[in-house]
Amino acid sequence: MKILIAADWHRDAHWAVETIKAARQQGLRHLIHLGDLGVFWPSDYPELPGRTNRFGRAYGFTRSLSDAVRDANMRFMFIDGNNDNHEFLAQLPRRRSGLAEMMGLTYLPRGTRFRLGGRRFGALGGAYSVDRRQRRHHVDWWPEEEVTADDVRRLGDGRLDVLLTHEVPSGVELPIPFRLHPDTALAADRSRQFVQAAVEATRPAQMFSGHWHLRLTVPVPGTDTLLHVLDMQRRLGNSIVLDTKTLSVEQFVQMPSQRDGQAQQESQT
Ligand SMILES: [Mn+2]
Repeated sequence: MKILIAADWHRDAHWAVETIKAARQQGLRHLIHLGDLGVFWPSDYPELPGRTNRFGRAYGFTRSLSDAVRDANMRFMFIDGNNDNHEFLAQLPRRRSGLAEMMGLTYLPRGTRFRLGGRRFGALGGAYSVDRRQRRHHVDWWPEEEVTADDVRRLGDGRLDVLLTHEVPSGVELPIPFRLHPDTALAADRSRQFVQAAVEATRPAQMFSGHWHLRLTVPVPGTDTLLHVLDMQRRLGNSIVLDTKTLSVEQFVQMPSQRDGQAQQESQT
């Protein structure tokens, strides 16, 4: 089985729909998103102002994504990042497997384990928002964003084949082109250390994460795990294909068709 893995779409409906269409055209039936998807956002529920913890009819990005997944007849799974509606995700009804489903989209809560293509997968979303001062609670920020010791404990220490996280483990040095305030770096590092602990406990062959808006493939120091950090939407390194048969990865080439290119131009003018 081949699975498309992508990260950090930030409520970009055009990119989401194009990626899903391209994946389906290339015969892919499964997509896993690594967080900062921005689904179930309060502004997608205009009929429930201020009631972000209630279910209702969704519009906007959530509706576009849900419709695209249904039209492509694909399975869409996602973990949470930092910029996600954690309050909403936390009260989604869970199945016995621990997974939650809403509008045809499957949420993988932190610490969830599941099997796909005969492989053992683990999910551990969450991260610290380095720009949290510019964000507002219940509008575009939720305090439950950070990875916790409980999340790591829930994931357990049984061996995994594939670990899915939003944050990058602390052992990996990030080539970021900006300097974080020391307090911010320290705060971000709390989540990064929990992710590092999870890699060391579950010893996956392959690991995928996002969050830092850069593309990198490196071994995780102190482990036998190979980490693939994916870039944000509308960039070349936004997604990658995992073959569960061989546990190897390959490039995903997303070529927008000419007609789609025209449609995009029209919608922007
Ligand atoms: Mn992020």
